[in-house]
Amino acid sequence: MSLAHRIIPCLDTDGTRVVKGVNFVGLRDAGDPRALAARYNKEGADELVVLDIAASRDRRPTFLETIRRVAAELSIPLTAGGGIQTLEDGRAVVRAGADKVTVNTAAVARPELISELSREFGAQAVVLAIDAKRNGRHWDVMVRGGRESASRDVVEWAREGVSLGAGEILLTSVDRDGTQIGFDTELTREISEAVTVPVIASGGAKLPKHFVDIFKEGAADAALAASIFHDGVQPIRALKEFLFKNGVEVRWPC
Ligand code: 0VR
Repeated sequence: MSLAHRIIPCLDTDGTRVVKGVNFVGLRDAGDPRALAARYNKEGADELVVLDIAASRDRRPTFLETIRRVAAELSIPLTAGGGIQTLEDGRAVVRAGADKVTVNTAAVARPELISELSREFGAQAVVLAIDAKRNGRHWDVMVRGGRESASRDVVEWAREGVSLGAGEILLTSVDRDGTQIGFDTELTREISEAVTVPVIASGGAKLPKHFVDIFKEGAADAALAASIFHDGVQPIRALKEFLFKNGVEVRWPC
């Protein structure tokens, strides 16, 4: 028996705007965070992720304000991350209205951060974000916005992160990000089979068939997308109806 598969839009933000690129570069303006959050909430999204991809100390107040504005529009869970380096950073995004905190680069540098957050908020509120780039038959862990290899294998890091208290994995394929050629189902299946916690697939989504593939072949528990939702290419309600009619357990009608 599995939980219903979740459809999760992602707001990648730079300052007060949502941005979107391809393979993590060439960022273009993709809209206002609050307007997009209200639309996705209305359209039947199961959760929302907001990521500060330009994370920097002096821009932190702007990001916290964005979380407050986005959270005010939602009746679904909100995950926030981007530049979270300490337990106090995690407390700040939760105080601003996030239900879950996601960590990436800082957790690779100091894995104990995962345990600190998990002890404070519970494992269900700690999402380990892993950006993966294919390297032959394996995948490397990428950090600092997909720009730097951590010289670590993704499967081993996912297992370590769960053992330290991560309650969910947000697995983004850097190769597929923004390409709209489909999720990396091989990568996602490897991680889904390696850990006992839910895996959110991310990167490359476009067609409803991509979502069927990632749930059936990739064994993902949830799917995150940005480009196709921001560009209005794929209404969420129609996507969930397609999945329901193709035998995928989703929360529908929504
Ligand atoms: P789509 O392929 O457009 O659905 O993108 C899904 C996912 O890859 C993005 O929402 C986002 O997680 C990519 N992440 C980062 C980034 C993009 C640009 C710069 C930095 C980052 O650090 O995660």
